[in-house]
Amino acid sequence: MLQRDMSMSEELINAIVSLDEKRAVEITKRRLEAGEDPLKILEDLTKAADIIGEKYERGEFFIADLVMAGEILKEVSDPVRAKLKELGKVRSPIGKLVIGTVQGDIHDIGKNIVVTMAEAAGFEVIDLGVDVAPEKFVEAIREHEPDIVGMSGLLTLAIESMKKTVDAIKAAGLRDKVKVIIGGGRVDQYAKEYTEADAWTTSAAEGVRIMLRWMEEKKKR
Ligand code: B12
Repeated sequence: MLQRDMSMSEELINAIVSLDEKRAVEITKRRLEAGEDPLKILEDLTKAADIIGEKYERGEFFIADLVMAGEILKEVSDPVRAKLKELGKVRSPIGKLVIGTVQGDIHDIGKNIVVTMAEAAGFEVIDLGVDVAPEKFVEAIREHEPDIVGMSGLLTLAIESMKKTVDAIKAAGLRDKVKVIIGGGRVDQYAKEYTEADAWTTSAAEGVRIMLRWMEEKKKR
């Protein structure tokens, strides 16, 4: 069984990395129909995206390949996200998350994975999309009163946008109402301190674990 699972994972990763959209969609459909855990399929998508990123950094892939890879990742993750939502329906929301990719940045594959995993964990998620201005985050906090604000960013300049967003939240007098978590390829401990976020991560799974812990702590208060 384990052997079979591993080969299905490898097959999917290979199909995505070789930009074979049709095959990637087919394998995903087969795995979902076989009742496989959607979270496992998402893990494979993350692995494939990492390999694609490395290829781009080594000059083996160009922008056109990235765009294609982005489309395939979206095409494949949509039915997986739908399945997760279906499975998550039974739970009542355990907390509310407002999330977006910060101003100046349009990378959203990682953010969308976080959205899916947070929804699967029982969060109600308000996704503001990409290139989200600080004022939009502030408006969304006023409107939705979330427990947590998540900011995603993959460009170096995203760190500055994250800082501006936290500053805007502070200026609006809302900073003590929400926990702030930042994520994406360029964030680290330094970025956390600079932006004055409460947590940072480069993993959707770890991010969701941190958010669940915050909800537990809030319940105890
Ligand atoms: C795919 C891709 C694109 C696609 C994006 C498609 C899309 N819809 O997102 C396209 C082609 C559009 C693109 C465009 C550009 N890109 Co680009 N892109 C990438 C690439 C290869 C992969 C990104 C990705 O999807 N990774 C996979 C996901 C799953 O990983 P992730 O986002 O990190 O997310 C994970 C975690 O970080 C975490 N996470 C993410 N967000 C959050 C948020 C929270 C709250 C939490 C808890 C967790 C969390 O969860 C995820 C799963 O575990 C990276 C290379 C890389 N290694 O990152 C370059 C990269 C980010 N791009 C880069 C550049 C330069 C650009 C462009 C400027 C190129 C150009 N000249 O036009 C433009 C920027 C446009 C803009 N204004 O944003 C650079 C950035 C360099 C820098 N230091 O600023 C990189 C690093 C490539 C490189 N090495 O040069 N890109």
